[in-house]
Amino acid sequence: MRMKKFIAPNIKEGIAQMRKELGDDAVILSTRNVKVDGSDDIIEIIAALDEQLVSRAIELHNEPTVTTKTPAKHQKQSPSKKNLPLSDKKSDSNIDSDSLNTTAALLQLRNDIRQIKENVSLLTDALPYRYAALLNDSAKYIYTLLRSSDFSDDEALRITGLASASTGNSSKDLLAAAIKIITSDLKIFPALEVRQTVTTVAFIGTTGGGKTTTITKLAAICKLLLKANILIVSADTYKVGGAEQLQTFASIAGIPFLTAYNSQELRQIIKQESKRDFIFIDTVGRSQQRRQHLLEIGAYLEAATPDITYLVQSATVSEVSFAEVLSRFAILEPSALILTKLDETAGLGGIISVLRRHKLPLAYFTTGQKIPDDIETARAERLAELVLPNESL
Ligand SMILES: Nc1nc2c(ncn2[C@@H]2O[C@H](COP(=O)(O)OP(=O)(O)O)[C@@H](O)[C@H]2O)c(=O)[nH]1
Ligand SMILES: [Mg+2]
Repeated sequence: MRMKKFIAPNIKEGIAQMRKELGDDAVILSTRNVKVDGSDDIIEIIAALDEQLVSRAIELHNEPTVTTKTPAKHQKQSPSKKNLPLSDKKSDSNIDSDSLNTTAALLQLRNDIRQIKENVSLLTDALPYRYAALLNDSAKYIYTLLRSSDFSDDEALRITGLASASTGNSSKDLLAAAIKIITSDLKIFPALEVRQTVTTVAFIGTTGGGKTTTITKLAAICKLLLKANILIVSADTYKVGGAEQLQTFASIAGIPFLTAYNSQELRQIIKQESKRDFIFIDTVGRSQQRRQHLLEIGAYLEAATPDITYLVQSATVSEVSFAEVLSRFAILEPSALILTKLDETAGLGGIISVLRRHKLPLAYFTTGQKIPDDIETARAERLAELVLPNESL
């Protein structure tokens, strides 16, 4: 195999050079544009003339046609073909050069695809920050922070634009303005407090979102800080160990605990336990089917007629999944959101954007597995500062 590198101002001239030196059977192994400072790009072609490939192509062409997977029926219909001489000299050389050209075309294609891939990856790396070049330095800085916190381009530009329009141009002013815009988009739900009458609180949400853990945290806090009289009811009779986990916690914390195996039992319990300050209800549907699952939880809610229904949802999901969960559970009319696993999330931009659209108020944040430490009342500033840290200036 003979290989050679050709440098030319464009691909056409490069191929002409290649043909002149290596002949028509030469194949291109790679091409690339080479940047030369102060002048136009030049092209570098690596080409080869593979004598073995040439002879292999001839061999392939000369192999009997029976080795190809032509259906038997088809072969029968043209028996005369079989008896024909495989080819004459003239057509041989034509086909050899055809197959070499095909090989060359394939190599060229492979090379083109590689280059396209490289260019696409350059573009996708730059895409999230595509508008940054249009902004002044401070705005660019805010925009870039928002984009790296998972805000979409539209949202990042909206917030940056509003911030720029509302204040001076220093980074500090813009950061404060952007935080204010984000916080003004978020609604906050008041924390639990003891009232004259019982407050029934239901916890709904997807499995694994943190309902049971959050109930134990809130129950502990309400008992310790509010000196409240609490009852925990588990309607989680499906998940293996779901009720036991809560029951164990309740017995350690000295909090009364009951299990409701169906909605009638739950209705009965609620009726009988009206002297409590809080009744916390852990809900889980049995069905794997989403609609059925919602209907089951709906039946529990109908029986319990809760004063507050918290949707408990992890912040570690994508914007799309988060929006999907909020839409799906909207039918159960949650009063507020408890956003869990803030300690595990990388970007909150998507979550904040969805909350802006859905207008579901935030009640609590949870930030880890420690009971009861890792829970806090929701503050919009806390979320805003997680995406635009003050110390980033
Ligand atoms: N890192 C972290 N893990 C959490 C948090 N809240 C709950 N978890 C964990 O998430 C998992 C599911 O929680 P669980 O309360 O059983 O969810 P449920 O299915 O909705 O009742 C458990 O391993 C919890 O320890 C949190 O705020 N941060
Ligand atoms: Mg649970």
